[in-house]
Amino acid sequence: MPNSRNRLAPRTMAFVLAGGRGSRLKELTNDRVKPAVYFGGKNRIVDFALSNALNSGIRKMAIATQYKAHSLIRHIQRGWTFFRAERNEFLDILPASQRYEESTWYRGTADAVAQNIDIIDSYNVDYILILAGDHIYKMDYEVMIRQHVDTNADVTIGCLTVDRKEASAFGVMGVDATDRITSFLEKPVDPPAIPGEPSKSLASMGIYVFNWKFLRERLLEDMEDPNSSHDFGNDLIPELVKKGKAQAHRFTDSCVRPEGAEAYWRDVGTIDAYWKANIDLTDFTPELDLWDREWPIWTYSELTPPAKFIHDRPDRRGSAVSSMVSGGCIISGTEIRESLLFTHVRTNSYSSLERAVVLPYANIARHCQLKNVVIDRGVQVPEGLVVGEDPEVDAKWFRVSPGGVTLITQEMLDRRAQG
Ligand code: ADQ
Repeated sequence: MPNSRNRLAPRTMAFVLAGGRGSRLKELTNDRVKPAVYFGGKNRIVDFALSNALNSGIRKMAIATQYKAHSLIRHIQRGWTFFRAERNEFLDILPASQRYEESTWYRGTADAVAQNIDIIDSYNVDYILILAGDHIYKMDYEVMIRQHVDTNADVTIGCLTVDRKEASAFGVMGVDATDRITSFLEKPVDPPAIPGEPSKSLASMGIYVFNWKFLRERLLEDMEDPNSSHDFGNDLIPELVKKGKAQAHRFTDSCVRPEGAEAYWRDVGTIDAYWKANIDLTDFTPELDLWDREWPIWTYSELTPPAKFIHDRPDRRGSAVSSMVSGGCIISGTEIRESLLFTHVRTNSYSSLERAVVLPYANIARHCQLKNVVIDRGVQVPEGLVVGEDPEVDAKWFRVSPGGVTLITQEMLDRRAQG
């Protein structure tokens, strides 16, 4: 670890991209953009990128929003209030505001940065760290910025080793012995393997470090290019790999937090991945350590009383085993196993929950049996609902994922009630 005087994080700004749709989360992103989706009992997905930046020592941040941004903006305004302008610290929210051409929003990820060039100039930083606001992981970005400076790179790209058969969802790169990137293909149909590891590919995490002056020039060129889709993965990065010095920074070893932990990174972009990453937290020793006080995941947290467990029937005592139950919940005579309940959830007698992810303010009436479910915020689950026994019946009213997880929203329940 460099000594504090040499740290690069204070000379860096984090620019968080949070404007994409994330439509694979289906109805969970009907009203909110993916970075605003709830995760882990107290957090929203975007808290991970922002907390990593904050914990890495970065104090200048901006977040670009566009699609269904209201819930994201409210979360940031309520929760991310640590920054003090007096100390030259800030987190700016940058909604697409058609600053350059009246007919366009942010045309792509690179355009979201380009349209804010003058604002970024005013931050007076040497480096810019581009982050996606929709991934779950813990990483010390100082280590990556240090490597960027030490290798004298034009761009440094955070990367992961993934199974080759899953690599088509990513930007995939080839590297030489010094981890200089020699090729970059955005979402290739036939992803190249890592030499010597035929079943693995090196995938971009969508995280980039640039010298700001360098990126600024590339963005100005890109804005004028009629053939560009103004996207980092599709346009800027492949071009830079050909013409400049692009280095891979591996998400292993020194940058993973806590130090020595397994590299944990999840996209949670599908209902199955989202459900699993949440349920995994109820494991005896989960891979993602939310209890680690050295690298806390900050958030806006409502003031709530502690979770309460009661029963109004002597024959039905409620319990929660291998589960996480957030503040403000009232669990009345319900049996809960391997489930994660967000704030202010209510459950009632003779009901059972197994491997359920229940978002804030949901209310589960009596005699329900819910297995392998995601229940959306504020849903009023009616008495006697049984889900998770017969996928065909569930699919009639609800959304059943390829992995067999049932997503329940209020709209679906209303439709069911009307027959
Ligand atoms: P994708 O996963 O397809 O690929 P993309 O849709 O480009 O990601 O979104 C990246 C981030 O930018 C997301 O946080 C999204 O919300 C945001 N975003 C998208 N469009 C935006 C816009 N117009 N304005 C503002 N924000 C926007 C990228 C890379 C791949 C890499 C994967 C890793 O292109 O190379 O492998 O991320 O997940």
